Amino acid sequence: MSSASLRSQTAELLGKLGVNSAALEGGDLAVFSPTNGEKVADVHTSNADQINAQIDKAHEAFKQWRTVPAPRRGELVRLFGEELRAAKADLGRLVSIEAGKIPSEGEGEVQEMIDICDFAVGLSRQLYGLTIATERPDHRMMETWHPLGVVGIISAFNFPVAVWSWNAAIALACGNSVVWKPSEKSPLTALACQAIMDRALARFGDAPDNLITTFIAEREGGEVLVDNKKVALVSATGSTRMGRQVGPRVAERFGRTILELGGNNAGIVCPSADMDMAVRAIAFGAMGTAGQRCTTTRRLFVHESVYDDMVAALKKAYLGVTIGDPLNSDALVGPLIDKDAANNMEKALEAAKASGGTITGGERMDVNGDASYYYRPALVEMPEQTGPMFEETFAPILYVTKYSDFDDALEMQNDVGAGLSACIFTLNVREAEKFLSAVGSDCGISNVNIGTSGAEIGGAFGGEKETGGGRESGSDAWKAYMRRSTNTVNYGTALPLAQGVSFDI
Ligand code: UN1
Repeated sequence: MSSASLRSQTAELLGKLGVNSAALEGGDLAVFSPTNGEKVADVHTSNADQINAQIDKAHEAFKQWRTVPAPRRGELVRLFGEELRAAKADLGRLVSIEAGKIPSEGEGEVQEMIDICDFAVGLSRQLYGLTIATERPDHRMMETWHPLGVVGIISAFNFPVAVWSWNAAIALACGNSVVWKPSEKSPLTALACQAIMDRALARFGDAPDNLITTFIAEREGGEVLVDNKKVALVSATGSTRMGRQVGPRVAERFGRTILELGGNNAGIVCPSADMDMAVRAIAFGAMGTAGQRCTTTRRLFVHESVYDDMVAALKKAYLGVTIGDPLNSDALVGPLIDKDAANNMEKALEAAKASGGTITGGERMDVNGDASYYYRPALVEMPEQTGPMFEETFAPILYVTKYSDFDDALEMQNDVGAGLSACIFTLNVREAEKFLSAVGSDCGISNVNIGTSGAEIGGAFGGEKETGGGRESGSDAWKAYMRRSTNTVNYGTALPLAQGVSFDI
């Protein structure tokens, strides 16, 4: 495929998805496809005044939307899910163009959007509060959940559409308005999502204007969102570095955050592991999405009795895996997002070597010339947990270290800043249950006999420690998007005070 054709193909795809071509030309932010380094659009950014005006309008929309009954709000999400089903192939392809994902992962991401819509539609008929026993006669105590306000979403390039949808679908069902700042590396998929949402809004009919909108901006635009008092909740996905800034700034104005930050996810392979299953799970977890998921498996602790077999099987997988352009091959590993990502990968591998690591793979591959960054995933045998193993490098590098004592493996797994996802491969119930127990994995997601990545939307998604502590997606994560009101009603004729206090005037 020639370079020029990718730009026109992208424009055509965006047109089909409903994005006005004027949005793609003449703007101040260049958008590149990591698949071949080609500039595929020049989009328009918003300045601080425009962003603040947009937030004001979103706040007005919130005031109306919160009065719409929740099941009716769910209808908007249902329509959005329908539009997504119709757009799945095209939006998935756009994810491949903009984020470099292989086709099944590009479409898988759209499927994740559809799934969260289904979940949020059901949720719109729930949003349950408790009724609580009260100590006073002829009283009733209960909790009611109310819409919160404007929800600001900051998302990353690596899940350019799904992460927004987890937040947006739930936020809308919960009665909030939404303002989205996508990564400056993936604005095109955001424009497409907005266009798809606009179709759902048109079909819905009477939603307030500016209920759910998007703006494109670099980092400073995100800061405007973070600092605006009308944004009740900032849900931010990205690096721990970003979260360290966003968290305190929002807290300073007593706003709420959901932070979904870095991961440095580990797996433990025990003596009884089903080795074939473990190898497949680790291969997907570590090499899938070219190592650019926050849930990517980055460290592996293998029991000494199965270490040689495991490393041999992994080497075979690493040397055999196909690497290529996701737009015109069926390769399993696509490109890194950009040159910075490539530099980070190379630096980490140098540091690993300096710390005594032995590297298989990790070399740059010439797939589409110099302006794109394809690498063979790297398997790095490390003598102990040291050096770059303590950092999240957003690239396909898997560090492997031997262990002899199970508790040591657990300790090494937990001995990093991040706490997103972890897994264990074992058929031994004691090891499995200990891993899941209070003294086991300290991560928000802990799995047995499946890998660290590829979570379903039904569970709460997020992690502890430097991962930020926020939860998105399923289970009761919706509660973070609403405010809780505790209500006590007296239906009697007396006024008994709690705790037996008397105050007779
Ligand atoms: C992310 O990488 O930011 O569990 C999200 C997974 C996906 C989501 C990843 N469902 O890997």
